[in-house]
Amino acid sequence: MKFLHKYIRKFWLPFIFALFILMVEATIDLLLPTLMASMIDVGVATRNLDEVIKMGSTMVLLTSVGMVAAVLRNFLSSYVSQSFGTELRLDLFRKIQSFAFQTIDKFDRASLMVRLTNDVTQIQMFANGLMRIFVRAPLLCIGALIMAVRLNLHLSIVLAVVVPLIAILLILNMKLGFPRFINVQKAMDRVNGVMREYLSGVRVVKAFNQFQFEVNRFQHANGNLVEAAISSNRVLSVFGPMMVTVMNIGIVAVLWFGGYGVEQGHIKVGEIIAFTNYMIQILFSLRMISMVFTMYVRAKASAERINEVFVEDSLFESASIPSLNGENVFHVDEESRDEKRGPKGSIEFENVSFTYDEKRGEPVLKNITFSLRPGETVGILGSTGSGKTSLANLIPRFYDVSEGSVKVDGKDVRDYNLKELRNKIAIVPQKTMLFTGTIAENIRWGKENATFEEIKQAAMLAEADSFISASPEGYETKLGQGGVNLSGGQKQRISIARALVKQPDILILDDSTSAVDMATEAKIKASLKKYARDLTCVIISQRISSVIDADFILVLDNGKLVGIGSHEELLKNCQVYQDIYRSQTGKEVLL
Ligand code: M5T
Ligand code: MG
Repeated sequence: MKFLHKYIRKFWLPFIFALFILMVEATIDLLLPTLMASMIDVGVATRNLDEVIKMGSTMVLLTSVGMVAAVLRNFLSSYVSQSFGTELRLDLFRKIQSFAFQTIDKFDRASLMVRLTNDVTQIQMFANGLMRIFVRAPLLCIGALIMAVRLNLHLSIVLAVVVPLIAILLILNMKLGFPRFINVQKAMDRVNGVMREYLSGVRVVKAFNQFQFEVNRFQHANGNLVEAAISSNRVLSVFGPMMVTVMNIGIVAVLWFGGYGVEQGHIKVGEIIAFTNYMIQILFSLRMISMVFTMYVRAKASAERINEVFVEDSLFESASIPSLNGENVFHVDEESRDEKRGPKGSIEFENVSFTYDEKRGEPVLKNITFSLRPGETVGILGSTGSGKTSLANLIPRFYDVSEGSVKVDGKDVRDYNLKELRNKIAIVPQKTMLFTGTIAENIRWGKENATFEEIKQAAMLAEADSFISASPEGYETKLGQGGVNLSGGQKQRISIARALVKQPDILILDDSTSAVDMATEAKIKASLKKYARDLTCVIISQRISSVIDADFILVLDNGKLVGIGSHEELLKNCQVYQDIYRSQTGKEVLL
């Protein structure tokens, strides 16, 4: 997986160093039982205190070296795995930011979340595990075998039986365990998914009294998880004790043969103790190895999922996304701002057709052609689902056209640097998005370095100042996630203020006053008119009253442009417009 190369290049040195320390630790682990054997057999058995002290202090010394090494290695491994995880997460985040909307639509949003959090953690844990046990376990296993054989060839016959048996059990354990582990992972994902969906729609669930339905859904997902977990734990709970039992029988055999040998006088007590110690080390390291394998399987699945994100094409270079150490932090390019003063902001649609999903036949927009001069205001009217939002999405290039071209200031949007293009345009989306933070911070999103005066000015234009100033904390009022503590109309007005503070050339209002009453809407439009003499405006609405005084109106019906002209012209010669007019005013069109 190519994305890992970068991190390998970056962290190989501390990684290798950690592996080196691991080798030192393993060597110490291997020496200790032998030292102990000699302490017992030479020192204790012959009551030679000097030998006991000599061996004892060597052991203490070695253990202390081992301790220092372990501390150092732990520092290293947590440093490497944490920095690796942090960087990977940031890189992944940047990559996702660089995606075109098409790509984001393709991934399920929840699955992107899991990739950013859980999947990164899995790989991080594996990296950490590698640096703690990777070399140590095989080294310890082979080393302990060699030391044991060297210690006593006769007793090693027991090992020749026990070790292959345990190895077989381990392999069986992995064979049966891995698929079950993967099932647990999948079931966990589903529980998360159900929970996330429930929480985001909790109001609707309550309003429709769908508790039982949701509980059943959750129970189902949860039940699957339990089954998967039990099944995987069963494997663990059978094989774990089995391995320990085999090893214990082996130890009993060693003690039995050994005891016999001691009686005969050709084996020493210390040897037996050291030997059993090595056996335990072998068992321990084999189980470690199986653990690393489990981690490996999980990390591999996660790495594959992350890789899927990295191999997607980026729509634009993400250089403008703030990096960890603060370089590249967003700033508004003052120069380009000044240079774009003057009447700019023309929009041209030439024979534009568009579909969200190439495979799903029927395009959402068909052969749309119109042009808008700088400073003009266009209204876009059409029933719900007629393609208004889709049309607006093409201007800041949220999506690419399927056919034809969209030009801003005479240049195809595909030829722009995206940052430059989007600097010209402010959009008030149909679905208001506010973020956790104060009202002032939310408005400042439009322009990083906006002064308080600019913010207040924008809020005044959007008719938001009155209600903001009326609240006790004013502009410092904290908003919950998504602005939960505001009404729909208040949210819309803050969202408009955020767009205005950007001082764009083109302003797109997508049904942005739908939740505001008629009187307030009229006020917003009046102040916009005053303020925005050379601002190009695209006003999307379902209400004729919102677009009636635009320079001209586009009428969309099922993705087709069925009328273009002023209110009066359309009343005369556009059937769809007449129908909408009749339904909204109750008046017949008098010709
Ligand atoms: C037009 C489809 C939608 C509809 C058609 C935004 C969006 C729309 N669609 C998608 O497949 N994916 C999307 O992300 O496009 O939809 P619209 O442009 O949103 O219509 P509208 O803005 O005129 O409607 P409304 O209700 O906002 O007034 O078929 O399935
Ligand atoms: Mg819409």
